[in-house]
Amino acid sequence: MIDTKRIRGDFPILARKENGQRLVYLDNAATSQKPRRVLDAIAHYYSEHNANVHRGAYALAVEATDAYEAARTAVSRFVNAWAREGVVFTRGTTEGINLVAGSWGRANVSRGDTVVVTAMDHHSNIVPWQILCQEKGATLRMVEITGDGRIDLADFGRALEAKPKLVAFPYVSNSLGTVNPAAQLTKLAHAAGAVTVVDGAQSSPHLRVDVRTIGCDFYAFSGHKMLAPMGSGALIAKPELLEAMPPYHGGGEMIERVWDDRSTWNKIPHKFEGGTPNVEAAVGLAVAIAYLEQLGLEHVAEHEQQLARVAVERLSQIEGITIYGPRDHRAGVVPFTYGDIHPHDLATILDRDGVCIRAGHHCTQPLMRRLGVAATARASFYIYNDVDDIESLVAAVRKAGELFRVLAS
Ligand code: 7TS
Repeated sequence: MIDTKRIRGDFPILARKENGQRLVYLDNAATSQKPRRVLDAIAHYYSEHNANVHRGAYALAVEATDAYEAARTAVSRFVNAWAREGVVFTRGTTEGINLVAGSWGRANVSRGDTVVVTAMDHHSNIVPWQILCQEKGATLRMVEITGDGRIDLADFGRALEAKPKLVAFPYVSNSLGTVNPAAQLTKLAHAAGAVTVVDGAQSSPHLRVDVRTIGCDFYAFSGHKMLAPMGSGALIAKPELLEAMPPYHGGGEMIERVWDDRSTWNKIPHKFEGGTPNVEAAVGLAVAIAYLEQLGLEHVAEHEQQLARVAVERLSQIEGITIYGPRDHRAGVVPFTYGDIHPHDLATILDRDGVCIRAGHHCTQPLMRRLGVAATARASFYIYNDVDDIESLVAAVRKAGELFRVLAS
């Protein structure tokens, strides 16, 4: 079970008071807070071991390299990667997806080909494919969603009839909370001959992910949404795909030999890690993974689903609230609108009570168009949130409603 009281004590920022009140941080889909253990690991790394990696012969450089490569092993185990060589450190999900589009995509997608994404994808799993398709003269096909916020499987099937080269979708939607049937979608896409990319930005922090069970070809996630530092993350890929792919960033570390006019490439994954990497981020990510593993991802998922259920139930009792996304099988993301109150105004008013929620299109403009709204307010939960946070949210929303009623009268 998740002991939120004990967990809260591990997060220094949660001791902060906002206008004299307890900080109620409900924007975890955007980024998570960091436990002391991760902060200490970063300070320890810089205090004791800092050097550039893979280069030096001296002890510090060996220690820094060992810490960096140990983090790769930790990530590999965390997602059950095909091999640790199939773990490429990135700045996050966005960079991981751009790497696949810029390398695999450029090498394999040609004029007349189709790439499939979904209407619930984050811009970072749409725009790289738009850029690729525009450059290549390929077609980007967006799969529709159902009225209750799921991928429309009938439309997914129709999209596959075009025999797409690549199919990309989110495991968990950041704007709806939908948990998509990733293994089933991957199987269908593979049967149509496509390579699959799973956006794991909202799954790795919140549920047990096993890329081999999903069966996808590429899986990208961000560390900063799962207790780790900003600028951490990884792309997980089948090693044989990485072997065949051209490099993404040219520069130091990714080469084997450089002549005046050409170069040969380093072994994977280093072929895709040009330049000095963010060692601090990798070290912090490994510690964050250990923290989550200790709690148990199954318990994390259960805790957040429970909070989402309570939040949906309590918010639904307020007249004028509309909640988006599936009623069941929802991750800890609850998007809503409240009558005519603009979500930005709502979020600003809630901030006065120390309640941090997100308002906007959440980098999912195609989805917002389908929902028929310009923006939503969104509460998203993590391991340190509890029912008291939801009560604070509900009380602050009610208060905002009263304020707007007075202003409108
Ligand atoms: N994919 C999904 C599903 C996301 O939720 C996000 C970030 C990304 C990709 C991009 O991740 P990044 O770490 O590379 O930026 N989502 C959000 C959000 O919902 N609010 O702020 C960022």
